[in-house]
Amino acid sequence: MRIVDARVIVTCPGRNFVTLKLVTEDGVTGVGDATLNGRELAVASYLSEHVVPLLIGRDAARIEDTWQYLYKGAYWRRGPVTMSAIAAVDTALWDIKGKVAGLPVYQLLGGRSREGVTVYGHASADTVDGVLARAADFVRQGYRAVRVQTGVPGLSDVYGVHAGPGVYEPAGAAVPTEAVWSTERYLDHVPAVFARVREEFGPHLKLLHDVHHRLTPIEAARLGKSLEPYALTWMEDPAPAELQEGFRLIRRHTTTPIAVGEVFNSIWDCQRLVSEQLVDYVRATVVHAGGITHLRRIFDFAALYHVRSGSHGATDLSPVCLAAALHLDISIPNFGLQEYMPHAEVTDEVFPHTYRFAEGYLHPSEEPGLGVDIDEELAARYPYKPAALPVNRLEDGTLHSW
Ligand code: EZ4
Ligand code: CO
Repeated sequence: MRIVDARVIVTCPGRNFVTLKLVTEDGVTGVGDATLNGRELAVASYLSEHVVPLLIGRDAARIEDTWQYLYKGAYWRRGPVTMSAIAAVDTALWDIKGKVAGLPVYQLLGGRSREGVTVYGHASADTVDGVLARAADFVRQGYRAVRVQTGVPGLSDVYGVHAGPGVYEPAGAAVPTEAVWSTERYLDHVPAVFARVREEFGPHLKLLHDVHHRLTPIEAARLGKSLEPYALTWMEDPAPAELQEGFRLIRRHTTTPIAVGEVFNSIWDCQRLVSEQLVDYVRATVVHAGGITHLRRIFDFAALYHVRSGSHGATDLSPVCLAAALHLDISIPNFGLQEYMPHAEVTDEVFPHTYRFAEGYLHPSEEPGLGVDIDEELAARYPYKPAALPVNRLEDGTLHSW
């Protein structure tokens, strides 16, 4: 079953997405997400210039061989652009295999390991009262897990805080906006927020918090210790993870669980974090970590060390990525949590899908393949708009991690 066409579709229904659509000689189609927030056209060009010509005429049934061909065959390994491009091909091939077999992809991955995929919602507001109200909304909708982010007194623009109604979207102006950060103000504020939230919701609601790479390991250790009374499910990206052994310092001081990985693109990004049990959850995604094939390899490796999945699921990952993530989430033995932010209505129109939310769980599609598609005609009505992620500086102007 040869691949006869491969289309790279760039569209902006509410935000930018890059999608690969493969077509076989029998007319079976498969889709893969290739969106890399703020760097979309780099992946689109990598696909169009370097990958599409290699796909035409290849056997669509050979998923693993195609993965190895694109990874080893490029000579240049890893990196978010390359791995997102490989991911898109891999995801589309799994979609095709499911359609050919007449089975949802999770059945090809071994079938169900659970009844539903537990997701967490984002409760964010400038004030603690605001966040309590948002979290109560999620609880009313049946969510069992909530990520809590608030404003910090003295800082005007803090990561993860929803500015107004509508979908949270950090990417905006073509040239990055700049925010000011103070670790001192942040560390002083956060424990009191969680004291209020835990008091309000009792011990059973799973609470999470995203530090977004802003602390050093010893600062993160202090935060983790100060949050221990509130029994978080995880603190996310407490420090940048390029220095994997740096997490030993955090681990030595706190039992607050740690989740890392939304910027990972390969198993090598977490090899030491996992094998030394320095983290509890790996948050890598289908789109940025080499597709279903490679992400499953990461999660299988993690399972050996009691590390669970916690896949990133922000709205800059398209419904194609979310659909694929759910097939993995439902099938792997070491699933932890899945992040979920509903997409804008216009995004859902461009990417029709049959996964669904009910009572705090997402359920993967039961259709053959991934159960998601892209409406190419509608997509063409939303041309690409340059949009960059913000930049973060300390109060003295020093560039800091955003
Ligand atoms: O900043 O997806 O946990 N979620 C996050 C996200 C990321 C964006 C970057 O594109 O940290 O909001
Ligand atoms: Co995050």
